[in-house]
Amino acid sequence: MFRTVEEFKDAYINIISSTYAKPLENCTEFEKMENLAHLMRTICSGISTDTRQIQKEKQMKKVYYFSMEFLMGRLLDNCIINLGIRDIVVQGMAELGIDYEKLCEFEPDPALGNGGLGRLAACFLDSMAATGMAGIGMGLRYKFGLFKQEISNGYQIEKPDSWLEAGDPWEWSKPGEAIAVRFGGRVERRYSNGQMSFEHKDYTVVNAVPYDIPIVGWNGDIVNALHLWSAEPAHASINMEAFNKGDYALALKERSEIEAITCILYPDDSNGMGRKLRLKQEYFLVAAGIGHIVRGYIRDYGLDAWDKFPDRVAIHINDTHPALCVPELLRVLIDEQGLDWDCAWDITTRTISFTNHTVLPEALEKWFIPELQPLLPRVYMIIEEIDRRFKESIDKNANLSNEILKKTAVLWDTEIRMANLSIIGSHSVNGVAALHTDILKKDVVSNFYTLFPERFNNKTNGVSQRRFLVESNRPLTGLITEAIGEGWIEDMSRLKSLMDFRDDAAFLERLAAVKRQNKLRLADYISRYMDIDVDPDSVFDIQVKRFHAYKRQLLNALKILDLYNKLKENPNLPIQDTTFIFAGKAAQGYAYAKEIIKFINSIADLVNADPVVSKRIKVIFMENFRVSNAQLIYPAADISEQISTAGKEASGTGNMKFMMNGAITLGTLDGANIEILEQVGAGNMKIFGLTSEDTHRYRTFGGYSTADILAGNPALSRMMEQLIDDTFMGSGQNFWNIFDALTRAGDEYFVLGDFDSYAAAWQELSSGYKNRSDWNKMSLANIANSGFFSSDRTIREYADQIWHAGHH
Ligand code: NBG
Repeated sequence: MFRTVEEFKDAYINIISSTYAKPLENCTEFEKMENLAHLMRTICSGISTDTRQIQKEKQMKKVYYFSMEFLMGRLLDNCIINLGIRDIVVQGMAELGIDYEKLCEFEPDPALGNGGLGRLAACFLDSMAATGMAGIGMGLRYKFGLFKQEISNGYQIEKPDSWLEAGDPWEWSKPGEAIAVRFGGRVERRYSNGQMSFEHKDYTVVNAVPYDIPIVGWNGDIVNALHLWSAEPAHASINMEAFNKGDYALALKERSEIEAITCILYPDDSNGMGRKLRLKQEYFLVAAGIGHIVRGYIRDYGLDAWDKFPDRVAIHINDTHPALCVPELLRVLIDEQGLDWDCAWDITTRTISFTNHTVLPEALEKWFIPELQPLLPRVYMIIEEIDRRFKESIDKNANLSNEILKKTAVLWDTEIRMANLSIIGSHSVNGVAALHTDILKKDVVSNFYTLFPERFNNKTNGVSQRRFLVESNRPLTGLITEAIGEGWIEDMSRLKSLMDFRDDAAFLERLAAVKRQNKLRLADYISRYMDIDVDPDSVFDIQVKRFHAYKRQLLNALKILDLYNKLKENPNLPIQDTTFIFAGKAAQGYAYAKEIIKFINSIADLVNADPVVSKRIKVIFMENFRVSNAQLIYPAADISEQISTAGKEASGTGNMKFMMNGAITLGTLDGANIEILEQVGAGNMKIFGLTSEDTHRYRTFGGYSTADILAGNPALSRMMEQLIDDTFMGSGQNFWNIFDALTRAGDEYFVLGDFDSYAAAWQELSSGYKNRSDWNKMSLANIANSGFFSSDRTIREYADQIWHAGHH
C-alpha cells in the first residue's frame, strides 16, 4: 500500500494507462472512479491472500452468513476509509485535478436488498471484518437490484435498477469455482449391502458462478469476502437449429430461463410472497453456498473429518429465506459423503443457526408441496424425513397434544413451513431485539420455546459506525475524535466519555454547528433534486424506512394534516417551525402502502403551496431512498420518528443510525426503541402510545373502538372527513381506502388510538428545540449512549454465544 501522496498518484496513473490505454484527461468521470476502485480492489486482493493464510494458520472457525439480501451501498469511500488512506487519496486526487467526493458519486449504489434485513447483513459483514473474524457472506448477484423509485404526480413509479450496466468495479469473477446446481428430475432408490442410497437423475444443471466482493476490516488489517452467486448456463445453451432458422427467442430460451434465476431481487419487504422463481433463487443460493463450503472443507481437512465440521464451520441463515440449508447440508453429507442420517443430522444441527426478523404472520415463509417437490425432489424427500422424525419424537411425549404438532410440524396439509424447518434444524434461534425475542418465545413460536428453551436467545441488532458515522458524518467524527481520541471507532462504548462535555457550552455549540452543517448539506440536496427550499434553522423531523401499514407513516401524515388545519386557523400557532421529511419505498404490489405515499405527497402539495402555512412547516418526500441518500439524511435529523405499532417492528435499525448522529427519538415502546430508552434515559427521548401489552390485549379481548375515539375528537373526525371530501382533489384523488381502514375496518394498527398521545408527544418534544442548549445536551446524550448499538457489539455476541468463533 502507499504511504505517500506521490506513491498513490503513481499507482493511480499506472493503472489508468494500462487499463484504458489513454491518458487521465481523456477518461470519463465513471472511468476515473472505476479506476480508483480497481486500484483499491488490487490492494484488497493482496490483503485478502494474507488474511486467508493467517486464518488458516490460526485454524479459525469460518462463519458463513447466508442471506438473500446484502444492501451494501457504495463501497469506494468505505473501502478507502477502512484502509486508513483517505487523506492520502483525497490529496492525491486533488493534485490530479479530481474532486474525490464528487467522483465517489459516480459509483452505482447496489441495492441488492429491500431494507433493514439486507442492510443488517451488510453491517454484519463490515463488523466481522472489523473484529477480525473469518466471516464470509453468501448472497446472490442480482442483475437488477431493488427498483428505482420515482415520484410522479405524487405516485410511486417503479423503474428497473440496472446497476451492473457499466460493470461492477469491485467484483472478481471466479468461473473456475462454479458449482453445479441441480433442478427437477427424479430420484432412484437403490439397495446395496443392506444400505439404501439415492440417485438423482434427469435433472437440469445450472452453473452457479461466484463473484467475490472484498470486505475490508478497520485499519485494513484483514479482508474477507462476500460471494455473490450468479446463475449461468452450464454449457453452450443455444439451440443452433432454431438460431439458423431465425427464431432467436427459441434459440436463447434455455439460456434466458437460467439467467432469470439471478435476474432480479424480489421487491418485497415483510410481505408474503409465493412465487416459483423465488423458490428457485433460494435453493440456488443454498446449493451454491453449501457446495462451496463442503468443497473447501474437503480441500483443507480431507474426506474423513466430518465430526469436526461443526467446530470449524458455522452456517447462519438470515431469516427463513436460506432455510433449505438444513436439507441441503444433509443431502450432501448423506448422498455425496456417505454419512448415515443420525451422524449427518447431528453435524447439520450443530452447524446451522437461525435468526428470525419478523413477527408478521404473512412474512413467515411457506411453500406448497406441489411447488417444491417437482423442483427439488431429493431435497423434498429429506424434508419429509425431517418432519417424520420430528413428529415421531413429539408423539413419544404424551403430554403434547395434536394442537402442538399442528403448530410445530414442518409439513402440514399441503404446506412446508420454513420457520419450523429452520428451528428444528438448527441449534440456535434468535430474535433481533429483547421485546421481539420475548414475543417469539411467548407468542409466535411459543411451542418451540417449550420444546427447546435452550435454543432461544436474543441478539439486539446494531449498525456499523464506520458506515453510518465515520463515513456519513465526517464533521461529527472529527469533533468526537478531537474530544476523546480515535479509539471510539473500534470500541464504541468509549463514546460514553462524551458525557464529560455535557456542561461544556463551547463544545455543545460546536455540536450544534455540526448538525447545522449536515442540515445545510441535506437542504442543498433537496434544493438541487427537488427544487424546494427548506430552512436549515427549522426542526428537521424525519421518517425514513420502507412503507408498511405497521410502521405508521400514516400517523405522522395525520399529525401534519392536523398542524395544517390548525395553522390555517391560526398562523401564529405556538409550534416550532418544522421541515417534515419522508423517504422510503413501498413493495410494488402493496396498494395500501402506495396510497399512503400518495397521501403524504398530497399533504405536501397542500402545505408547501400555502403561502402562510409553508412559512411554518414544509413537507418533503425524497424519492428513491437508498443507502447513499440515507447517509445524507441520518446526520441531518433533529427528530427521529420511530412510531410503529407496539409489538410489530422486530427491531428497527434506522432508529440506531439516527441516534448515533445525535437525533432525538420520538417513538413507541417497540423493537429496539425500548433498548434505546434503556441506554439514553427517559429525559433524552420521547415515548408515547400504546404498549405491546395494550395492543395484544385489544387484539385478544377486543374493546378497541374507533367510533368511540372519533366521537370525542373533533380534530381527528375532521381529518377523517378530509380524507374523502374534496380537500385533496387538487392533487388528483381522495383517500377512501385509508378512510375505510381507519374508520370501518377496525384500524388494525391503532393509528387513531395513538393519535392524541403522539401529537402531544411531538408538540412537547419539538417545543424543546427553543431551548437550544438543553436540546444540544439531549443530542449529546444520544450520541454518547449509542455505543451499545454498534454492530461490532452484536457480532461479538453472535460469535461468542452462537457461532463460538474467534474475534478480537
Ligand atoms: C426486518 C424487521 C426490522 C429489523 C430488520 C433487521 C424483515 C423480514 N425484518 O425491524 O422488520 O430491524 O429486519 O433485523 O425484513
